[in-house]
Amino acid sequence: MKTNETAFANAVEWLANARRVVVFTGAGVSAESGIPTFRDQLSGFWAQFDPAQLATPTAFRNDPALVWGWYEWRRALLAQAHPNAAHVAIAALVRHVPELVLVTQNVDDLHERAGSKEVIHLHGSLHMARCFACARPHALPKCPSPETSASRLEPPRCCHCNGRVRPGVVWFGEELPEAELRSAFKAARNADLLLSIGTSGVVYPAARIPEIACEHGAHVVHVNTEPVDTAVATSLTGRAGEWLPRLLRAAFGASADL
Ligand code: BV8
Ligand code: ZN
Repeated sequence: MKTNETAFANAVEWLANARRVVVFTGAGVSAESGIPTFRDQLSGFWAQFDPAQLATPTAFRNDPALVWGWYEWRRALLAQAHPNAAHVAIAALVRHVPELVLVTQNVDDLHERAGSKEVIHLHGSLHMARCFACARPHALPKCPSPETSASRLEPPRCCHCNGRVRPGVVWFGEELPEAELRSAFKAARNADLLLSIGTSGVVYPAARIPEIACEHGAHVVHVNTEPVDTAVATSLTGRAGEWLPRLLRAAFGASADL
């Protein structure tokens, strides 16, 4: 694995000369905005739960109020969060490279709130909801009710069939949206540079995206607070909110306008 200095110099050169860039993000890109990652110990009431056990259709069937309360707690957290320097740098990148495709595993809207216009959400959004029974979309109230901080909450009922409303996210064991996944795979095949930001790379098929880019000859740079040990990619160990602005300023100079 290359050291940070060598890795950084390579990443700067690749970014300054890249034509088709894919930015692939995970929960780590939102960590500095105060959004817990899947590997963080959840706080308070939720510390006793494993996210992967809550983010499933079975968990919702067994205890809809627990799962709905968890998502509403996350939505309330998101309502109080702000995009961080990594989201802002990623949004600025579109002004410096001929082609940029942003793919996220995250269900928050911090990329959009930082100014990114086209975001491929592979796992849905906290701001979407639909009926668990008939799949009819359900409009969520603007901001979750304050008492959703840490409690079970009965999900709303569908106005069409009275079924329970579920979050508009992709749960474990559920298929990803086909069009989004196809676009992400196509962008990865065509990329000359893929920046993988804040992801543990354990969840498939999303985790295939950096692999596909590498298999098709792209440079792949991982930015992660944990060293990402890979023989075929480059790793910048540290916070996304620190590395991304540095990377853009080094590659594009004062015009990075961050
Ligand atoms: C599928 C939305 C076909 C919900 C998410 C058995 C049965 C069924 C399926 C499977 C099975 N075995 C395996 C599978 C496939 C499964 C899977 O991959 N499981 C894993 C756990 C092994 N995948 C699926 O089920 C997918 N669907 O395969 O359908 C199918 C259908 C039926 C049967 C078989 C196959 C659906 C997966 C989507 C699940 N939904 N999210 C919600 O958000 O609640 S996944 C969720 O977890 C996230 O979206 C994300 O994808 C993943 C978490 O990963 P990360 O984003 O990387 O976050 P994580 O916390 O892990 O890591 C954060 C990283 O950031 C860390 O490395 C950390 O060091 C770093 N970091 C922290 N701070 C910073 C930082 N880096 C930089 N700066 C910082 N400041
Ligand atoms: Zn319904």
